[in-house]
Amino acid sequence: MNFKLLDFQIFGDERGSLISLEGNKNIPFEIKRVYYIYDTKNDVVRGKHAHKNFQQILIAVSGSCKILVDNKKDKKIYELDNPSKGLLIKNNVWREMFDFSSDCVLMVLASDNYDKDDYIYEYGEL
Ligand code: T46
Repeated sequence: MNFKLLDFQIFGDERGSLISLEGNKNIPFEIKRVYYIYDTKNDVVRGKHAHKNFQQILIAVSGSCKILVDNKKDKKIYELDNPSKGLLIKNNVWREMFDFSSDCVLMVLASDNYDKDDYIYEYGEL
């Protein structure tokens, strides 16, 4: 399957909670890039593309949002509403992000540096 929900271990104690993300350990690739999406208007749909090669993990470190993933065989909507959940999306998966809460910070760990040529913007080209 080229998309999958991951559950990260929470190191919690009386002070609160901590989650550690390490490339090639609980993140199944070397992390080359991190970006985050925030201040998103509630009626906005982001994404609407797939990637030829990139792998990414999406984590709502604050707030919540929904992610539609579609590899033409399986199609699913995930709600990311907890920093201990990460959605792994591999290549050739259409993704749309929507229903952002006003406090949502969606952090993305990517397997490669930014490259606009890695994007597939036509669903028919998947
Ligand atoms: C993805 C989803 C989950 C950069 O210059 N460097 C970067 O690393 C990124 C990610 C974007 N940009 C520029 C390109 C655009 O001018 O930032 C602008 C917004 O990017 P985009 O419209 O691609 O944003 P989303 O939210 O539609 O998609 C992003 C990622 O691009 C994409 O890889 O899988 O988040």
